[in-house]
Amino acid sequence: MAYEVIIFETEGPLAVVTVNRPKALNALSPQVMDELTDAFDKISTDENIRAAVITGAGRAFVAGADISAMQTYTPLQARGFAKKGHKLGEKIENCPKPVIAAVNGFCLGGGCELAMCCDFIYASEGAKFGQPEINLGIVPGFGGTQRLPRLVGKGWAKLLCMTGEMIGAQEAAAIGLVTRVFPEGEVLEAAKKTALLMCGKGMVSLRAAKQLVEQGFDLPLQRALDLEAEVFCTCFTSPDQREGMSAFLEKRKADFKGG
Ligand code: CO8
Repeated sequence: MAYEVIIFETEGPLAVVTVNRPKALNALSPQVMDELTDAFDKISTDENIRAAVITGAGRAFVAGADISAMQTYTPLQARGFAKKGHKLGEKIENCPKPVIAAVNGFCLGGGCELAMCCDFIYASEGAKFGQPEINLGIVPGFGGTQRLPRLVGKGWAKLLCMTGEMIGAQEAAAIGLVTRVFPEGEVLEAAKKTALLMCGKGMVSLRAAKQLVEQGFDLPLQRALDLEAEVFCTCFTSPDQREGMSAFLEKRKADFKGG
């Protein structure tokens, strides 16, 4: 697929995906959603890509779903659009590689929902987060009412979804929505640095760690612990386990081959 509204770049093992509609503050049109879905299919299956960063061009990460596209939706079209979002969210969460959101500027509505699908969110100091759908007479439709309480608890999720208030990066970090805050202009480089750090880890254990947190989170604790024990023991079938432990004992840097 040729991309028109996103930019897809690779830097060694890293994919950098930029939502690129700066004049509309990177609003998520159906075309943006389709191109992002295609990009994450590629990221999941291309063996040369080991991690991804998603960001926005200009003064926003993403200021929400495209309101001009949604204005005339019938209920059925709205459902279809929400399902497109859910499908993309699942692709990012189930992507076998780490995905970091590097948030600059506005991160609202569908933008905040997109960021929450990533493994964690890095934000610049001036970033603004919110779920302003209530001001448009709708509710979040791309996972916001469900992923937000899982990240920040019910009280904050309700406050954000029921008032439409925007909060800054520091407050978003204090409630657990954002993982780290960086000075203006530094967030993308910081996200790339962390992504590259993860590229040097064993791919089997990296994938397993993501999968365990993702899948275990919604399970009862005992079932989640059983799952962890299963995955923990399969790590011991991988060459990366032998390499990682030998390297530690031989006091050298591990050279993981991804097996
Ligand atoms: N959709 C379409 N266009 C937008 C959007 C948007 N979400 N946000 C900004 N724009 C456009 C503006 O219309 C404007 O265009 P133009 O220059 O042609 O008039 C341009 O971007 C710049 O915006 P502003 O002039 O408004 O810039 P300000 O700095 O004054 O304000 C704000 C910035 C505060 C971010 C403001 O633009 C704003 O409030 N935007 C809307 C935020 C919003 O309500 N987001 C939620 C949308 S609903 C949603 O996300 C539902 C998710 C469901 C997803 C389903 C699956 C994908």
